[in-house]
Amino acid sequence: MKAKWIIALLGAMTSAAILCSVVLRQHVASSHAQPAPTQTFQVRGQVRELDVQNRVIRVEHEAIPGYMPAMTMPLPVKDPALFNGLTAGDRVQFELAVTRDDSWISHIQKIRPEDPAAVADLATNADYIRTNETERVQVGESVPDFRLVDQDGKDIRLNDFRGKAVVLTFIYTRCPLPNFCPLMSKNFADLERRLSKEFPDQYQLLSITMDPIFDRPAVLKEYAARYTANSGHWSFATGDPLQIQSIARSTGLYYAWEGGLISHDLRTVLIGPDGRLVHIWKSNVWTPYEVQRFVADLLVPDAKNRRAQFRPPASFLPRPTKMTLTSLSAGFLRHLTPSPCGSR
Ligand SMILES: [Cu+2]
Repeated sequence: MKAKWIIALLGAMTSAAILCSVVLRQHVASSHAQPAPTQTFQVRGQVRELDVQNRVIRVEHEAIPGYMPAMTMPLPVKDPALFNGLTAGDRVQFELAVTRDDSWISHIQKIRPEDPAAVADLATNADYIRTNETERVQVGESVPDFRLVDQDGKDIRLNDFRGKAVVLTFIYTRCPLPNFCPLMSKNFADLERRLSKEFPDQYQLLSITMDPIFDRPAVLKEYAARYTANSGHWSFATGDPLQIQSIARSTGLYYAWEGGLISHDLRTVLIGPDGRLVHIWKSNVWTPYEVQRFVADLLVPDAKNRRAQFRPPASFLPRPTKMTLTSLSAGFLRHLTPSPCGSR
């Protein structure tokens, strides 16, 4: 009988040791997690537009086998030196780097001398974008009301959200580029967490699909579940393609079907509780923290005034030595300004 107990005890100890070693191995594996692998593609194309400020090159490129068909896309650039010597119309060879969460042009070079005919022949989408920009709603103007359908099949109108800060963006569920639509949705998920803590019930997020024929409510519902537990403050909207086109136009968004995918740029729009346009972000270069601060300034204007009137005590300022006044205040402003990647 005693021997049986000893065998059972030894068995239990062995199982516990095996379990511990598995858990430990998993822990070691996760604490040494490798960065996401980077895939690179060598692609040829023609530069359509250089947006140095937003670090984007709009390029009409040939098909990238196994990744995306030939189309015109605004592709991010991390190294600003890559813009040197490039002009719209240049034919280029470039390297597109892609990870699970990001994609960017990592190298680019001209493949033949600038061809004036090619420049003159640039397709109309750059013109279309410029036209959209002049026709769009301007800051301070009322954003026209619209009617769409959300992921539950419920009718929604922009005016339903009067009294709240509305942050609106455009996505489509089949977008393959990690730093386009998927990044907008990831940022919105982060923004939702921030705003639900700071301003519960005073905000509404709205993701409007550019692909309303495929992205019906059921598709959007499944997509929404990847990003949010459905707080009731984030709508994923579809509807009449013409209605969506007119909303896009009012924000200056460019999108068009090309080779089975949607070639598009990005617009994220902040609309005030009075229905007026407050701000438009025109690329993926924005952070949830930045939008959160814009919403805070909108909903709590006193806080903004207090920040503007803030004068630091003399002891807080660095002692003026040989610095000029300009460099001193610039340094101090840098000190006070949150970094664009700041998070709280
Ligand atoms: Cu997209």
